[in-house]
Amino acid sequence: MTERLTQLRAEFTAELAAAVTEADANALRDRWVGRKAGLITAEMKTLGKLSPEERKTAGAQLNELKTEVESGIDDLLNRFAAEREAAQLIAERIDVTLPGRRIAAGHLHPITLLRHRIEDIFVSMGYAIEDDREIETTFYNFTSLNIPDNHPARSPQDTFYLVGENESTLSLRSQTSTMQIHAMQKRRPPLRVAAPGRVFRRDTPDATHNPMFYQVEGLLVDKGITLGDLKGTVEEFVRRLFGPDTKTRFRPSYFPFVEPGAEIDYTCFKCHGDGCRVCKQSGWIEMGGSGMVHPNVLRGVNIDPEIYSGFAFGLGLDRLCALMYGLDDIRLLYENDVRFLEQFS
Ligand code: FA5
Repeated sequence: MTERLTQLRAEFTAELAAAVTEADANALRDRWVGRKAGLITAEMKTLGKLSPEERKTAGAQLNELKTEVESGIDDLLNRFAAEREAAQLIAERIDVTLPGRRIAAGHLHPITLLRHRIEDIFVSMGYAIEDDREIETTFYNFTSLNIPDNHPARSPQDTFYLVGENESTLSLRSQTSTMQIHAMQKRRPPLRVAAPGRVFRRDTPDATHNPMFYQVEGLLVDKGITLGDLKGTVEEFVRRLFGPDTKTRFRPSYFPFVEPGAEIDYTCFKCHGDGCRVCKQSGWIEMGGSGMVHPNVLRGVNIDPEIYSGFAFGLGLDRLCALMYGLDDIRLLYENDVRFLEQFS
């Protein structure tokens, strides 16, 4: 029996060394210790033919071999499982030190960014921000702003008309100054309101004109307001927008809803007045219009011009935005070309 056991042990050791897969190891288990046809199981069955003395020794030896076989197979299976897990860990390894991938997110349009800056300045100066309507009646668009019947701005060549007749004809507003009337109808003086928004004119598109563009209007009405207040406010506004060294100048101009009226220029934010490409060598950039609210406009909203006075100023955002970002053409702002817009993120 001892010889037979030595032979079996050698056979098993060789077969165990040759097993390279989990299937091989499981097949070994069936072949050696399987309940029905296992080699050791078969050997156990032969023990009955031996004398009791021999049976005891041989039984113990066989059991020892069986234990060796089982633990040999278990060790091999454990090794395979550990190798499989190690390979999986390598395959699925995540390098946490790699830089993250940025998720593409949208950003605000350059006109919106500029509008927010301007709104912040108005708010810091005590103005309420209002969002006004883009479709107006002839009354709000022209008549209430003291624009005479024969003024070219009323012509269909200048304004986009929609429907209706006479004072209730609807058209797209051509300037944010329409907000003055709504603001003064809604609130009584003292009042300070600023309104940013889109305006529409039948202008032929070119590098500095679009049929739709943005303006911001500021309006202040109180007792004893003078041209000095308008100048002081505009100077402060411009300094907050372009920096403390920026200077302002007023050129007399005509707008039917103010008296007196003036165009506002400010010293170029690029060259600070020396002359450069941005300001076309003049040192100055046009900002917009301004003036003292016309007594007819105040009377139209039942504010007594003998007691109250006020000023208004308005500026266009598109040309300003183009100058600030170095664009040669304001139409770029509305082409929705992502390659262009991405530079503002
Ligand atoms: C006005 O619109 C007046 N409402 C300004 C005003 C307000 C005067 C309060 C007095 C009191 P003006 O027509 O000049 O003024 O236009 C103001 C600005 O709008 C211009 O300086 C310019 O920046 C811009 N603008 C005018 N037309 C266009 C256009 N077609 N495309 C782009 N921007 C334009």
